[in-house]
Amino acid sequence: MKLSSASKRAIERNYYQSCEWFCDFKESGIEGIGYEKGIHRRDPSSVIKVGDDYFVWYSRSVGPHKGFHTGDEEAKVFPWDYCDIWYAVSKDGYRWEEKGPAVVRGERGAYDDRSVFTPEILEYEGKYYLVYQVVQHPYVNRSFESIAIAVADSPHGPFTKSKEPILTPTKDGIWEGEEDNRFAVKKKGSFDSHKVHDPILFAFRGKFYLYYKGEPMGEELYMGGRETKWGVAIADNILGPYHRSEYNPVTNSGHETCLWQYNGGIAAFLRTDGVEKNTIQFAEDGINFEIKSVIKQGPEACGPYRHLESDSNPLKGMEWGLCHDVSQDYGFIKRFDIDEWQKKVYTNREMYE
Ligand code: AAL
Repeated sequence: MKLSSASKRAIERNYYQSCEWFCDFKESGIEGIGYEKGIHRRDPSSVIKVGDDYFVWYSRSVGPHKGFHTGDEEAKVFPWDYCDIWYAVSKDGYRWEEKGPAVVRGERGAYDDRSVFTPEILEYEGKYYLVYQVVQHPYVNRSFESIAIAVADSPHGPFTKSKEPILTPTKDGIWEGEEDNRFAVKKKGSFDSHKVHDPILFAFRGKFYLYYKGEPMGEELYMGGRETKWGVAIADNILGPYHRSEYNPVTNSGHETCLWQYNGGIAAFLRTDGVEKNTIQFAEDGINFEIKSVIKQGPEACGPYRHLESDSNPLKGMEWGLCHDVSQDYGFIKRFDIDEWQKKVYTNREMYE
């Protein structure tokens, strides 16, 4: 029998038997942390359930931003400048109650004195760990951005911050000139020479895997969008030290990290940037990601609900969660769900057989 490459691939990848890695998403409004003029809420963490309550953490800042080079070092440059990390709880995942700050910026002079933002949560052995981005004053174009961790005995806090960041950019590029221009470089350095962003932490294979997005000094634009890739840093102890994998970067695309555990490995949804944007990928070892499906543009900056039992199908860990919408003057948080029809496709295969 003659088989084209496409047919061979479809058989090899089981396209005709199962489409369990494929889905569409739908988005809906939520109460409590939805749009509010004057307040940015964005970059929600994964959602976890503690007792009867769902919990989410997110970046929150007040008022408009002015951009760089205003001549005023104190001026807010981005929606995620002058953020604190806040949290909210919900019984049903739709009506949220904003509870207040979980981690706030440090005192002037501290490594996190300008902004703390883009958090993720890990519940591990009865403690709650937040990992998040930090920036130090003044916030300029060439500012390096790092990742810190904070720990609490309860999801309500109080959270104790790490004394120092747990991951900093490699800073192994060389700037060109003195002007505050992040695109002007003599040498770009590693994929994460300028910024380490969007941390997300897992207990995996007896160690701790901290995934993050890297941006290089002298970042360029490619056909697929911005030059962002994901790396992973691994530690024996949850508070560090974290060491970058020698295989970094572990993706060649993707913006805000979105990952979940499945079947002894790590699944990832890549969006926004890079040639492999809008794909779902899987790495049994957490390092070597393979494309499993291509999807229509999905929700932005997803924080999926972390099902405790997520091995029943690959997308269980992405069934619903929160995401952000930055299409208006103030960013806000929304809910996403795998679309009902697609849910039927991957749970009720019989109807197509
Ligand atoms: C996001 C994330 C990080 C960036 C900024 C705020 O969506 O990738 O958090 O720093 O944009």
